[in-house]
Amino acid sequence: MTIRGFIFDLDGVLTDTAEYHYRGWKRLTEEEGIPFTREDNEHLRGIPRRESLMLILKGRTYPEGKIQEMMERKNNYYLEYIREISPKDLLPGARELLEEIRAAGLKSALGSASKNAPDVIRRLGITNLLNAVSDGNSVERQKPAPDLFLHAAKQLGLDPAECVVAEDAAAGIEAALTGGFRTLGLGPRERVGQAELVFPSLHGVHLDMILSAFSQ
Ligand code: B16
Ligand code: MG
Repeated sequence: MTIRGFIFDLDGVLTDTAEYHYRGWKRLTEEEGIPFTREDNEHLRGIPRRESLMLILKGRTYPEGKIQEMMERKNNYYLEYIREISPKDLLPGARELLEEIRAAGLKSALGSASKNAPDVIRRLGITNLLNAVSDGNSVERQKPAPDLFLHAAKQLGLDPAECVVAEDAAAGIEAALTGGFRTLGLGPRERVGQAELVFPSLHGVHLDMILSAFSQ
C-alpha cells in the first residue's frame, strides 16, 4: 500500500525529553531515598508515568494516595524543566523531515505516551507541522497496545498500512507492528531491531529514502 502518512513518537524521536524525565524522577527518588540511575531511566523510554513509577519502586508498596502524590510531584518537576524547551531542542533532521512530508502532500501526526506532549510540541514550534496529535490522554491502553497509533491514524483518516510509525522504544515498535503499521526504528538495533527499517536517528534521513525503502 502507498504511504500517505507518518506518526511520530515524541521523546527520543523528535526531541530528547528523556533527560528532563530523568531529572524529575531523580529529584523525586532522592527525596524518597529510593535508588535510581540513568541506566534505570533508559528502561522508562515510552513507558507511561504510572508504569514508570511502578518500575522505579521495584515492588515497594505505598498507599494509592502516596503514589498519586509522587506522580504529581515528579510531573511538577518535569513541567519546571521543560520550560527551557525551545525550537533548538528539536533533534537533528526532525524539522526537515516534517517539512518534506508536508511539501509532498502527505500527513503527519504525533503518537506520544506523554500527557505533556501538546505543551512540548508547542515549545518546539512544530504544532503547525502536525495534522493530528494523539497523546497520553487520548487512549486508555498505552504502548505496547496499538491503541495510541490507531487513534492517530483515525484522526488522519488513513489505514494503518498507509502510515509509517517512527519510534525509539521497543514497546512502540511492538505497538506499531501489532496495529498493522509500517515501522521506522530509530536507535540501536538491540532496541528497535524489530522495525522494518532502522536508522540511528532522523539525522540525514529524508522522505525519499523512507518511501523508496517501503516501496520495495
Ligand atoms: P508524561 P514518548 C514518553 O514519551 C516518555 O518516553 C516516558 O519516559 C514518559 O514516562 C511517558 O512519555 C509519559 O510522559 O509523564 O509526560 O505523561 O516516548 O511516548 O513520546
Ligand atoms: Mg519515545
